[in-house]
Amino acid sequence: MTPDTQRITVGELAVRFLELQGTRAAFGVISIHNMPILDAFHKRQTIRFVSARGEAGACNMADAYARVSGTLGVCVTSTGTGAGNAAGALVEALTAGTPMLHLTGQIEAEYLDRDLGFIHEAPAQLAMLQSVSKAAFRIRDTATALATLREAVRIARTPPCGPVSIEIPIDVQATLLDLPSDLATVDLVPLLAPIDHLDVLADKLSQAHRPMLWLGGGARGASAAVARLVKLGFGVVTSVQGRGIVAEDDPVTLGSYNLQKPVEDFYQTCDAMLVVGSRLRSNETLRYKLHLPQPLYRIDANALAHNRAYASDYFVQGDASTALHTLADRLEGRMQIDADFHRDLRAAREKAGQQVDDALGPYLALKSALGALVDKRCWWVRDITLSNSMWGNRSPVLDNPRGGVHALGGGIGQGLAMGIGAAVANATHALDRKTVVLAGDGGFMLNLGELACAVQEKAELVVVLMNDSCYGVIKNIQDDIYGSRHCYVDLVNPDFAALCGSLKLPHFRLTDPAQTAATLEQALQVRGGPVVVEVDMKAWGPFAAKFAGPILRKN
Ligand SMILES: Cc1ncc(C[n+]2csc(CCOP(=O)(O)OP(=O)(O)O)c2C)c(N)n1
Repeated sequence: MTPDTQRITVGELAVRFLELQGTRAAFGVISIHNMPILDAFHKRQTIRFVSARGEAGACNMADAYARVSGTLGVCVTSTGTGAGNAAGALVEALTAGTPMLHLTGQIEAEYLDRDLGFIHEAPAQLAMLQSVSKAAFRIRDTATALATLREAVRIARTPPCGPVSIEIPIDVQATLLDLPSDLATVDLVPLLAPIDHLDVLADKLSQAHRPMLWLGGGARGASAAVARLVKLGFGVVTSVQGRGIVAEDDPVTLGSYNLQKPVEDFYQTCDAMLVVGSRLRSNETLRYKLHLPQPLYRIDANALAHNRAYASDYFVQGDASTALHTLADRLEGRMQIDADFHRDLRAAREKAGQQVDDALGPYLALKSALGALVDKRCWWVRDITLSNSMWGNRSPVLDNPRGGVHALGGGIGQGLAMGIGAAVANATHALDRKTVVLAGDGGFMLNLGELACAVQEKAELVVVLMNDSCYGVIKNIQDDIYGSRHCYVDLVNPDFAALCGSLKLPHFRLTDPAQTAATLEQALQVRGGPVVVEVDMKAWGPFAAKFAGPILRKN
């Protein structure tokens, strides 16, 4: 050590390193086993630290923060139960491909892995984290701390992205080291598709007169390249995770109306589909039985996507944006698009939209009023609830690939915390959109503690709370296949008005569909914190059609 070298803890090293990655907010719960890290957040005041009420919520917040801001999400938990509490939310981040760093504590290195009954030790914590994260590491000493942080972030941000966990024994967190001179941003090298493969793909696509692009979450960074292909005549459809790559009111796109019968019929008139960065997930393809256009080509960062779920007539591995730009270069002036193609696409979109609307009954008023108020102007965050499955996955209009945040893995209870993460991203990155959360009462109650966090953090979000006093989706499934034997689905709820009152946050109860627009307008004007709009579904009555889980096709 030279006399003027600054000495910092490993905890502070982690914080200083994160500052350089563009992260402006981190989320977690303080504990003996992470205090050197949190103390550094506090001392440096460069990254806003949000104290969640639980590690599950913290991890959901970091996930949504990353999805909305486009920067690395950061979540800090405690050892053992704390890290375990984050596991479900890590599964969601892994499913959604969110670049995240999860830092967690561990007991003192000296006692670790020795089965000494040491308080707070979680045997096989690393193995648990390895199975719910893209990768998991342990920092064993000061010498390897920076290299481990760098490698974790590189892996997290390399497509297919995902959360990476690092456990740091508490004594290692507190150990001093010289401030490294080589703290720097982690630069990523895009995985370039082989040019000769793109040439072959371009030749194949040039034969098509009615070509479609199916865009998944892996194409969210490819809007500019997609726009070039759209200009050449390609039609577009997206997965739910790919929403907003093309503005959903653009007449060239079906939006995420990707599996309705009129759309499937339309697919049969198309003569090529290029799937980009999508897993063609079960619930968006009638469990892989949806008849997609043929031939089916695929571009994916993951080599293992080839022939997964659907056979690929040609597969190219590579980064979506650069691959699509190269394809656009190759196809310039070569496409001969059928004159009726876009008219037919719009007709299919129209019919699919009508089909969705016809199922809503009184709730069409909510979909329409919300759309009129927030189309192209919000972060649209959804929990798993009937309303999301029936319309929220396709509406309101999103015009930003980061605009939609939903529980892709299907776990209830994550929407509220995700809403806080989105609102914090909006505030810390000056994004100027409103955060709107759609949740059912069952999902909302699961992580209710985070409502207090939202108030404390002054997170500006409007929660649209669909209160039917039950697990509606499950009840419908019981009607469908369990002889209407309703069990374990009826819920006792708090008086939400009183609950919100106790936290001093505005609450509106919507009992009459006719009041929807006026009430939402008022709620959207609230500044400085969260607001709850409770939709009294008993008063509104049932949907026109029943949703009983993802639509399947068995043959
Ligand atoms: C973490 C988790 N636990 C359980 C389930 C099973 N599940 C799916 S939907 C649902 C009901 C959700 O109820 P609510 O939030 O009130 O919405 P509703 O179905 O009434 O619209 C449940 C329990 C799940 N998907 N995720």
